[in-house]
Amino acid sequence: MEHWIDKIDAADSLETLESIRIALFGKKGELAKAFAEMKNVPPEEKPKVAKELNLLKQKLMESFEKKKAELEKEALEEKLRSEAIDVSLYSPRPQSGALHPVMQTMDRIIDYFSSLNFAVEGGPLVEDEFHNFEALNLPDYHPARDMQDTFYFKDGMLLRTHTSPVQIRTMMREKPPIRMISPGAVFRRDFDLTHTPQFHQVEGLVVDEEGKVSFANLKWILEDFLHTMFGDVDVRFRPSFFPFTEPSAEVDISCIFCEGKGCRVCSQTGWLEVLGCGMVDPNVFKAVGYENVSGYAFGLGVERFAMLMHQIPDLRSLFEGDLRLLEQFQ
Ligand code: 2NL
Repeated sequence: MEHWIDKIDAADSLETLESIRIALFGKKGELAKAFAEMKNVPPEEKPKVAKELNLLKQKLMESFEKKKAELEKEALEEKLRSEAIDVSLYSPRPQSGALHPVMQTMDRIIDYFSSLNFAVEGGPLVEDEFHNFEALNLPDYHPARDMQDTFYFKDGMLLRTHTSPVQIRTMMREKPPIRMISPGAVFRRDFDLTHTPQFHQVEGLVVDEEGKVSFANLKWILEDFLHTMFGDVDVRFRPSFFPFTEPSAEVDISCIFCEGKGCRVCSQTGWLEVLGCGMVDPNVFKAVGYENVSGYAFGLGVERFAMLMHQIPDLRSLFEGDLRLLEQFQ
């Protein structure tokens, strides 16, 4: 039976070793047979033969366990080798989405005014004529109320053409002081190279006791805001007109493309118009039932801001959903 030790030593796989185990240690294996032969051994020799047999069994089991441990260690090492992961291997990045540049721009605008304690208010997209026009000093003969410019529903409701109705609702719900912005989608019947029927605005409104809010305050905050958004640009205020503010102004920054020298983007003027603003018209305060107050208001188009801040030349590229544009805003 000694040759089994050589067989065990020669085993080159766990499978071979397992077949040896069955043939040697199994119920009908060689050892079992040898022990069964004990009944034919004369009684006086039994102790000696049994002792030898037990010793042999022990030797065989030791060899077996030693070989088994060896082969298992080899198998584990082979498994670790074959399953090793090379973390330095190149793998293509999964495609991921990003916040649309218009919304990123809106968030930056909101962050600026939030940091100055302006409340961020929202309101319905479907409005009535009072909140969208009447209360804003746009009487019913005003051309802005024309079917040509506004999306009307059959029942006289409409899609808001600016976010001003949110300020009207806020003023009617709360009492001064008011310090708010209203960011959101607005709608106009306009569709060409530089206009889309839906776009986004951020409007701002500050109202307090008469005399507490001045055009100087408005000028300071818009200059600080534009420097935060566009860096070291020149800012100028031009007299203008809006039905809901008096006096009114439009705000320009020095052209960020040619630094004011004159180029195609600024039509050789050196200036880019970015904002409208003014002191709230007394007729607006009358409409919401406010007395003895003063206030300033302003409004801007977010798409225009996004295009200027990121030097996007064509408005349409913001709405085509082309991943090559969106990938640049991750
Ligand atoms: C522009 C100009 C502006 C306002 C919006 C406003 C709202 C209320 C009262 C007074 Cl409730 N004014 N909003 C004022 C001046 C200008 O927007 O060019 N927007 C894109």
